[in-house]
Amino acid sequence: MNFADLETLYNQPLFDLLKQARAVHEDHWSDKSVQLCTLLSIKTGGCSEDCSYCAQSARYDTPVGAERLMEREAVMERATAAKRSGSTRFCMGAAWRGVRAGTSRFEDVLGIVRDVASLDMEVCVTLGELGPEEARQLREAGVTAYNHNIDTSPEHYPEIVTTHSFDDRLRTIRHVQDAGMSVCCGGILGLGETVADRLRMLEVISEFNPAPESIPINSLMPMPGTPLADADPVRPLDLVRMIAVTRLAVPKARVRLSAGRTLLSDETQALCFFAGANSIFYGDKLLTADNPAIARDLSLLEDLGLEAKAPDRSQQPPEPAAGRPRSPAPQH
Ligand code: SAM
Ligand code: DTB
Ligand code: SF4
Repeated sequence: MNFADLETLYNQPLFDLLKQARAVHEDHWSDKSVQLCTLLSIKTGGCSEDCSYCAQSARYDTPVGAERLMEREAVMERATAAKRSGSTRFCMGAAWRGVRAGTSRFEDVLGIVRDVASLDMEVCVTLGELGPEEARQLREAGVTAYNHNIDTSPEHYPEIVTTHSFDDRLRTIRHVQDAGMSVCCGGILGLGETVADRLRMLEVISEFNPAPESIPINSLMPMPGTPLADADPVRPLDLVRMIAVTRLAVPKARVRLSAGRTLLSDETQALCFFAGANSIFYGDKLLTADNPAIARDLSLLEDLGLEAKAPDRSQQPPEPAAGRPRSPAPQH
């Protein structure tokens, strides 16, 4: 969807926007399911990159220290516990710029993926930059979706990260699509961007062909020691509007109400679900930051009459739309 259309949708009176988003949501998502995804940081801290929101960058003095890649057995324990708690998707994150085929750390990650895939959960990983070969091997090992966020608009990106480019991010996304994995791609609100930046980010994501399978909308969790430690909080109704416009722009994607839920009231979360969110991170921790407690989330879903979704391990990403070029296709 182009920027002008996104802007028109966004700037409507809130109830008009919500009404439209709800109608599109109900057309495409007839059930009341919410996808429950559990995150685990399998390699924490010490990252070479300078993403100014991230507690795991080695360039900032944050409370998060550098750790080694977790052992297979320890990851399996956490994945099994997540499954027992009702989660259907296990998302493993690593604080790396990227991975390279043939290295021992990549082989270790493939081993972890094979183990987790045997649990009949959806397996998502977010390991940074990938080439075509790494993408192929991850899919073969059993990854169902790869998370790689563009985080903000192409214009605002260089203000937030200087050690890699927006086009680097798009290239990785293209490799993931070409390997036949689902793409999970979204961003963060609260990085000092304008509403226009938020909509530009959504313009880029909504033009992916094939469309992303899921779109995480994170609110910045300000991390002590990072350049964005004192950033202004995201206004709850701005988040609701953004969720609604995301639902309208990519009707078939799971829209994930992501980082920052600890800072939201139940009522704001309810509005986000009404506006089209149908996925959350579930479990007491995100990667390094806190997430609402499991019992609290289960009681919120029950209060709202929503249900946990069943897993889909089919490894069938969305089909590309015919008559449109595959995208993203980075220029540089
Ligand atoms: N290193 C890999 C990468 O950058 O793609 C994977 C891990 S990275 C931590 C994954 C995503 O977490 C980022 O793209 C960003 O969207 C999100 N994230 C990181 N720190 C955050 C924060 N403080 N608040 C909200 N979201 C955050
Ligand atoms: C995504 O969009 N959000 C998740 C996941 N993908 C990897 C990460 C949120 C991280 C929040 C800050 C932290 O835990 O350090
Ligand atoms: Fe590293 Fe990812 Fe954090 Fe950037 S967001 S510093 S690449 S872990």
